[in-house]
Amino acid sequence: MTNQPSNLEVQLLALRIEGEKAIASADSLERLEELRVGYLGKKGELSTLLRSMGQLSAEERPLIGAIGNTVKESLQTSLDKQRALLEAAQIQAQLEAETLDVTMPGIYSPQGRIHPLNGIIDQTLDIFVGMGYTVAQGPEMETDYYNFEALNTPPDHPARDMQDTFYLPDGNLLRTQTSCVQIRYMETEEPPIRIIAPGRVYRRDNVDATHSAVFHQIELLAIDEGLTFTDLKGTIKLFLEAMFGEVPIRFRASYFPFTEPSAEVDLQWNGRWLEVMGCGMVDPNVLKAVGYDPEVYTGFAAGFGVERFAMVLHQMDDIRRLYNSDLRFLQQF
Ligand code: 2U9
Repeated sequence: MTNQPSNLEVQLLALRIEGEKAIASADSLERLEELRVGYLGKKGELSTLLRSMGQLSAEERPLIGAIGNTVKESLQTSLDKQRALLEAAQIQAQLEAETLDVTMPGIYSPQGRIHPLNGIIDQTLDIFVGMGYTVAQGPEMETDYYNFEALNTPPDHPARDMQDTFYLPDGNLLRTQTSCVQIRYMETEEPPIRIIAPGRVYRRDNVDATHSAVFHQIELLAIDEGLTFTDLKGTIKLFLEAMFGEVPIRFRASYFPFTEPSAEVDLQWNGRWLEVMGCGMVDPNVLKAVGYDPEVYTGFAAGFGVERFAMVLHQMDDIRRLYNSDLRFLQQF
């Protein structure tokens, strides 16, 4: 045995130098994987070299084996280092390619607003739902019975006139008030009742600054044992204060076919009395029409025009602004 390095030892060291050089210049992860398989794989160059160890003497074998391990470890270390470098470069390249320019102008989408009429309706429903009322709705096309007869409106009442109501060819009509909703509700439910009915109503009016053939009403109805005019006044006062603030209000005797006694409600607004609602105790004839015993039950009802509230609260002088969808106007609310 000589001190000359064996042929195998030289080959192993050469493999290490060549391999480290190749690994350091690998420019992609795919190329790196090729090199790993080529050098360290089962059929790779290192395995091939070590396979010829069988021909070595017993003294040489552990020595070459140790050198083989060192070569393997150092190639593996080089591979790991280069993989980390390539992966970091890949992430960096991706970050640069996907950079967002936050100074680019965005896509403009205009913000919607609540229409003033819906605003009044929402506010009103909130107030009454807070007092335990349920929201009720019904059809806009009605029969003469629900719109007039059940509401104690006599056949010769002016509201029934062809001049005031939209009659349909089949004898039905477009409801002139939301009260029909309450009649339908009472027909299917039993007292105690607390309902609030918002909706569109129709009148044969010529359109001008304060009239529209289609407008919105909200009516409320409470039926129970022992309800009095005091309950009505308290409810209206609470509602109007929630809507308009602490303003003076007054009740004036009036007439509606479906309530007795009836009253109109005024509030003091900019130094003047302004009529804003109608109300009254439900007429016994209306209770009888839905099969309630007026000796057991009493009730109160009230109604107002949503457009009128919107015009007062928003200082509007023309009802038509609420319908012609002019965004320059509607964006103010
Ligand atoms: C039933 C019984 C009674 C509802 C009422 C009014 C008074 C009233 C108008 C104000 C202006 C409507 O928008 S407006 O034109 N309403 O004055 N409404 S009492 O009374 C009812 C409702 C249903 C079963």
